[in-house]
Parts: sequence; structure tokens; C-alpha cells
Amino acid sequence: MNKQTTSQTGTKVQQQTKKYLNYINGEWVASVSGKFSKNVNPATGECLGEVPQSTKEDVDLAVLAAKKAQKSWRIVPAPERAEILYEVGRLLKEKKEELSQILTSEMGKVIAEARGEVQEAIDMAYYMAGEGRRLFGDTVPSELRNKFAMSVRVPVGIAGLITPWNFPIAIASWKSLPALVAGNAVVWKPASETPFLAAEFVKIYEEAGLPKGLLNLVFGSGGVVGNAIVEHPDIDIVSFTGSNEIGRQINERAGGMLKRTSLEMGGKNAVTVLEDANLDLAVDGIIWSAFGTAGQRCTACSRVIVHEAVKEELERKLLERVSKLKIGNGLDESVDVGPVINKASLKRIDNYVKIGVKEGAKLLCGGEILSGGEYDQGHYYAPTLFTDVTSDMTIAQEEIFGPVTSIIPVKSLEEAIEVNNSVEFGLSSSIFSQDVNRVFQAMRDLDTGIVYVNAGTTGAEIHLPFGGTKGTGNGHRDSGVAALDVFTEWRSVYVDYSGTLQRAQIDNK
Ligand code: UN1
Repeated sequence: MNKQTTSQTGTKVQQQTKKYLNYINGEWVASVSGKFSKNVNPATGECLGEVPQSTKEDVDLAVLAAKKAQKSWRIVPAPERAEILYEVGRLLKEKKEELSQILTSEMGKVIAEARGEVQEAIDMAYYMAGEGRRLFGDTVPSELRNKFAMSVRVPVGIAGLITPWNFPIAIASWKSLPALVAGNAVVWKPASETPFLAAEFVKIYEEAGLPKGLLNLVFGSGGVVGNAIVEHPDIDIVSFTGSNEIGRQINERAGGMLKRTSLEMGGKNAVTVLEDANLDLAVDGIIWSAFGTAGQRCTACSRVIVHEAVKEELERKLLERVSKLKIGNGLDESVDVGPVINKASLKRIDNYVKIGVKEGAKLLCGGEILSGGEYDQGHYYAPTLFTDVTSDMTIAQEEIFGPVTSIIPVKSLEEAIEVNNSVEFGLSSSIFSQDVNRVFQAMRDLDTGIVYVNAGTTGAEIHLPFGGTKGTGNGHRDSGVAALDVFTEWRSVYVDYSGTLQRAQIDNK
């Protein structure tokens, strides 16, 4: 029998597949379109269930709810708002395993990494809850007698969040938690590829007691729901993580409306290995950051800049390690590299590899779509190493977002830094060396928002600013205290208790 049940949280269970609804004004509701999209497991091709294909009208309803809710939320004391965040942290912790399993099923990353990602959201919840008792501004002396001056943070209003599939809960936590603790309301469009985890995250906010209307979830495409968020006159700030192409479009549209945008986009991150490096450690760092998450991190190591004196040894060690990587379904604890997100991605990666070969790069290993057995059901790409790559090649310049990395030989630290900085992105970079002088020179000259010393290019911690220079962003940062700058306005307050009119810049001169 085709029996359908609806739980209180809006999860409909029908013959094993799940159906989630939008969450608007504290209710789980279908889209006005009545249409649904499928959620597919990239490891197996299995349909996990469905979510609504929403429309502009759904976004309008969400914004309406957010506006109403934000009116009272903005005057709730921040430590009281933070109580809910502590509860969100506790619930995330309690459900960590369940959430990690969902993450791997719909996104593909291996289960150990999924657990790491959920941990990022837990850490962010507690960290931002703590901000409820800080939200620091400044108190500074006034120029005038008997006058008090300070700056305070006030919420921006309604935040539109557009989040990616590669870190579906971590990045959503980097954005929603600071937005809410600072007194904003949120309308959130998660990536179409990872809708279930988004719904589960919202359920946690609901269970934690977040008042209705403050967090609204609208499923759907970027072209429809994303655009409606960007163009809605009552959405005050748009925080986006995703591709450069879309980020640029958002900035142009929102900029025309004088809206604030916080954009986190691509990377073309490099590990530099100098001739005095601990090579085994460098290999660990490269393997982890190039092939972890199947290379689908903004921070992934997509280039290895190596001093020519150790190039051959490094290549040999890397090859040995790549040959031991196990590729498969990320739910299997013994698997090192999971699938890539979808067929289009698989094709894009393969196309980059073909361009690499055509432009004269030497393929050391991989370079193919995997097939046969379980590989035929999902989207698997062989971990790929290129060498003798030059900085001007396409594969050394463009973001591939897959398990592919390119070795670029250099003759000096100076050349390495030049190569590192020669790309349009500036997210993360890393240097392996034991020489403190050269390390500090690199820390000064590597033009990226994140620099690692003797570690790979991934692994940012949530209490530091996350973001990059040049084409990676537009000057804002996700996570860390810097995230509060995205979701607050500064208000400067002057209190004159002199009883007379004191004219600044005139009466004190
Ligand atoms: C991303 O790829 O967009 O630093 C985020 C890291 C993770 C976050 C990556 N903590 O690799």
C-alpha cells in the first residue's frame, strides 16, 4: 500500500523515501508550485527522497515572516538569544552521528570527514553562543567634557543565505548562527544537492526553541529561489558561498540595490614544498588536502609548488600514497575518497584533465572516470596527479573542484611565492619548510586569506576569519568574530550630560 505519514516536523515517509517541506513562519509547508525535486545519493545513484521546487512567492512569504519576527527578536537581549544557540549546539552534538550519515548519503564525503564537518557546526554554535555575551563595540573618550561616546552593533535586518553543497552544515552554521545571535532573521536557500541536512539543521533550531519566523528554509534552484532572495527589497544582506560566476552576478544585482553582500567563492590553493621540508609530512598534508572530500573543498590543494631539488622524491612518495587510496562509498569506514557530487561535475573534472594533457602536463596517475562494479552507480574520479606543470597552464589557473592536483617545479622561495600568487584566487596557501626565516617571509608574501605552515591547505578552525583575497571574495569573512561584521551595522552613540549644547570640533578648540 502506498501509505504516507506526516510527522510533526514535516518529514513525510513514503515507501522509504523521505519528503521534506519548506519551513516558513515556523510551519513545514509545501511550495505554492506543488512541485518537487529529487535528492540523489552521489555514491549509489539511489533516490533519497524529495524536496519542494519553490517559487518567488514562497520567498515572499518567508521574507514576510522574517520581517515580522525580526521586529521583536532585535530587542531580545543577546545573551537570551544565545541561550537558543547553546541548545542548538547541544542538539547537534546529540545528533552528530545521525547528521553525519545523512551528510555522507547526500553529499558523498567520507563518513570521518562528515563527522568532522558536523563538529564544525557544533563548535560554531557554542562559539557564537558565547558572542551573545560579548558582541563587543568600543567605548572611547569624547572630545568634549561630560560627554560619553561608544559604538554598538545593531542587526542589519533580514539576511538571505545561499549555501553550497560541499560543506552543507558547516557553512550554514557559519552564516545562520552569527546572523541570529546578532538579532537578524534569516531566509535560507540551501544547495539543491544537499537539502536533507538543511532540513535537519532547521529541525534542530526548531527543537531548540527558536521563535517562529526567524529562520525560514526555502528549497529550490538558484535561478528561481536564489534570485528571488537577492532581488527581494526587504532582504538587507545576502551571504553567499559558491562559484565566482554566481557570486559576481549576485554582487551586481544586489549592488544595484545598495544591498550588502558577503561572498565566499573559489580557490586555487597551493602547497609549497621547499628543499629543506620534512617530505613525509608534506606528503601527508598534500594527500589530505588534495584528495580529502574528493578535492571538493574551496580550500583544496590544487597545486603543489615544489623546489626542483626534491621534486622527484616528492613525486615518488606521492605516487606511492595515491596508489593506496581506497575509493568508494563514503559510508564505508575504510574508504578514503568518496564520489564527486554529480555527473556534470565528473565531466567537468575529466575535461580539465584532458586539457592538462593537451597543454603538455605529464599525467603521473589517475586521469579517468572510474567504472565497473559499484563505480557504475555513482560518480567516481580517480585521484589524479600531474607533474611538470607550468603556471600558465589552464589546470594551474582554474578551479577544478575535484581530486586533481598539479606539481609545479620552481627554483627558489621567491619563484614559489610568485607562482602561488599568480592566480585570480586568494583563499588558502601552505608552506612546508624548517627554516623560520623563509617561513616568515612566506607568511608575509603569500597573498591569501589563510596561510598554513607545515600543514596542508585545508582545516580552517571556526574561531578565525575564513575567506580570501582577490577573486575569492569581496572583503568579508565567514566565521570568527569577523562574521559578526557581516551581520551587524555599527551605531555610534554620543551621550551629552553637560546640560549645554557642546559643538564638536568648535567648542573644544
Ligand atoms: C569550503 O571548502 O568551502 O578549512 C570550506 C576547511 C574546512 C572548511 C572548508 N574547515 O577545509
